[in-house]
Amino acid sequence: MEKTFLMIKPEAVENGQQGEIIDYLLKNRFNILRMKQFRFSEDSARRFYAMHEGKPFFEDLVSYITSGGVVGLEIQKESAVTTLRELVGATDPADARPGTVRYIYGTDLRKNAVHASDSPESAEKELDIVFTED
Ligand code: FUP
Repeated sequence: MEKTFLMIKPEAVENGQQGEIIDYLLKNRFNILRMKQFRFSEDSARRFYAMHEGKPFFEDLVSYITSGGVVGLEIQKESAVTTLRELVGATDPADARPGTVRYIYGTDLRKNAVHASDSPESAEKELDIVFTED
C-alpha cells in the first residue's frame, strides 16, 4: 500500500478543524500511521517548500506556514497520493470542487486548509522533514 503526507495548515488548526479533517480521511479509508502537531522552524519551512524558492509567493508562504501550529499525518491507502490529491481539491479553494477538503475548509489561495504531497517522492521527502526534524 502507498503512503503519503497530509498537513493541516495553521488557519484550519486555529479554527479547530483538525478533528473534522482527520475524520474525513478515516471515512475515506486512509490508515493513519503517524500524526504530529508541531510548529515549523523557519529553516524547516524553507526546506519543506524548497521547490517554490524564488517564486513571488515564497516568502509569504514561509511566513504563513510558520505562523502557527500545524498537524502532519503519514497516511496509507491504495494509490494514496492521487486519491488524496483528488479529495483535497484545487490549490485555490475558489476553484475546488464541492465536497473536497479545500472547498469545505479553505479560505483563499494561501489559507487553503491543507497540503497534500504531489508524488511518492515528495511524500518521502516531506515525511522525512516533518517526522525527523521538527
Ligand atoms: P498544491 O500542490 O495544490 O499544494 O499547490 P502548489 O504546490 O502549487 O502551491 C503550494 C502552496 O503555495 C499552496 F498551498 C498555496 C501557495 N501558493 C500561493 O500562495 N500563491 C500561488 O500563486 C500559488 C501557491
